[in-house]
Amino acid sequence: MAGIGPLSEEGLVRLLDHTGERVADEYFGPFAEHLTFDDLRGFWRDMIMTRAFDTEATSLQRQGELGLWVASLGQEAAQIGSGRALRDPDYAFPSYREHGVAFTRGIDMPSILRVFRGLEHSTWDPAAHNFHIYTLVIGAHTLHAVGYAQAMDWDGLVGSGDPDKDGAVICYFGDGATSQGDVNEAMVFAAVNNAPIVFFIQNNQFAISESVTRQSTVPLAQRAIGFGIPSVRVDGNDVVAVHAVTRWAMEHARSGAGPVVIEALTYRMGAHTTSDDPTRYRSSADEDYWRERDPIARVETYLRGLGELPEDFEEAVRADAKELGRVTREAVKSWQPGPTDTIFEHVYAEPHPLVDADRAWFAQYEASFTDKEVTR
Ligand SMILES: Cc1ncc(C[n+]2csc(CCOP(=O)(O)OP(=O)(O)O)c2C)c(N)n1
Repeated sequence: MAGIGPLSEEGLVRLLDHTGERVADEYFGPFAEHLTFDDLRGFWRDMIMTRAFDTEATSLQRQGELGLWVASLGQEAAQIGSGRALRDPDYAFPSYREHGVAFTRGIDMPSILRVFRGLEHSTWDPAAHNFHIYTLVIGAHTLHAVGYAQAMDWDGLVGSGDPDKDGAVICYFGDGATSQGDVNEAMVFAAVNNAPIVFFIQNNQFAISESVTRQSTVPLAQRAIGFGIPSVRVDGNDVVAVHAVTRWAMEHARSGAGPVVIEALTYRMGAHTTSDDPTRYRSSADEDYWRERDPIARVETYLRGLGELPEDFEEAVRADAKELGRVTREAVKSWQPGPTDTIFEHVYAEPHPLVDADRAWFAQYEASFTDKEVTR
């Protein structure tokens, strides 16, 4: 972890270390001072629930119930800490593994798996949750996010001083995405237009098999300097620090002071997706090092050490997590394929003759199979 590269600990904000000890930080410490033990137990619960859902989804894929799964394992603190720093008027743009953020935005978790069972492109109404659909095209949503942020500004929803009204956008993407043209274009637009957006980089150290050391020679947060955007590096496995830093950044953006880049240094504890085998490109020593820095374990150690994780609370949370797994499994197994022409429904807001023509062609194509016998 030494040196000045993208994995260095240079400038990393930390408020709870991996042994469960609180760490002081003069600037960001005050942004976590309001947190009560109830809040911290809440973060812990959110992370346990997210992991239970994620683990169930991985099993379901292995049992042939899902086409693919993109795990959030190991990134729970980055997602819960930031998600819980959002206010109702804020709007989040995820990529595809932000299941923890989805949880904080009140998304029905099992329904996410309809996408990964190949049934629907998305299942929630983004406007109802201020949570955009998952985007699998790396970095593409950063441009949509900047556009949305600018529109919030133009609609007078930023910097008015009214906390019920003012909001900002947070946009999540990975270390690999920072090399995409779209992300760099988004940062240029955000900077010159002073857009109310927080770019949240989850540096989980890999873009599939490509190490972040092949994406950058310096910490990713430093890229922001070239765009004229303030940035901060945070220990992404420290839910308290992530929360504090995101709270600061969102307040900055909401007040009309412009964009911020957060780089949360974390570790993808699982495979990139269920189609990937990480043993081919990383060492078990590396995995062991990061297992000791498990984001859930450190909060648990901290709370337990202070006698702030009562047994009955813990039991109730573990029971809730098990129940979420059960509900998820039951839902997935009950789903049957629906009509295939729904893909034409959300292309444009209004009917369009070209979409109608495509739909008609597709119906005819599908019908051409109906009288064929399928033999196995
Ligand atoms: C534009 C584009 N190029 C390539 C891909 C294939 N692809 C899917 S995930 C991925 C790696 C992304 O890595 P990163 O941005 O670090 O995010 P992570 O998956 O680690 O969260 C790639 C290259 C894609 N989906 N979109």
